[in-house]
Amino acid sequence: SSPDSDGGTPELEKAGLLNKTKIAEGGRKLRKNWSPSWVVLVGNSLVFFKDPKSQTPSSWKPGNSRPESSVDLRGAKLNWANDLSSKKNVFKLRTITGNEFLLQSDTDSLIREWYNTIKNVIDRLDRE
Ligand code: I3S
Repeated sequence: SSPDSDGGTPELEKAGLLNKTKIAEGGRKLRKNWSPSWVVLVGNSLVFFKDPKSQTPSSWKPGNSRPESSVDLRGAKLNWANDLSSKKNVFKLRTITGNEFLLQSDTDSLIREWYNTIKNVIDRLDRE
């Protein structure tokens, strides 16, 4: 059975540091603003936290580990998008609501792992 078939806590699939920028909100284009983000893939969602390195120890209280934002992967689209940036290893995630994010890492193996893992979740949700 799937990890969450009993309706319990969804399984953490992956977590790590990526560069992130949002480029559209509800289909409306936004100005790029790249910044490091702690990205967590859990259940059907990609959850973004502030870069832990940019935080002071005192900001690491439990109450401060609130996510900045989170993305529902159901119906989302994932595409390599090296044409959308001068950076290498960029992919674009577009949600069903028309929010678009670019995610990037200088480490080839790392970005490929993220791409494949997110793609697998999207494909699994498409088959449900
Ligand atoms: O696609 P763009 O507009 O060339 O993206 C670059 C800009 O957003 C730039 O900021 P300014 O708004 O100050 O021009 C960023 O610093 C760059 O990182 C963006 O391009 P890359 O190629 O890094 O995605």
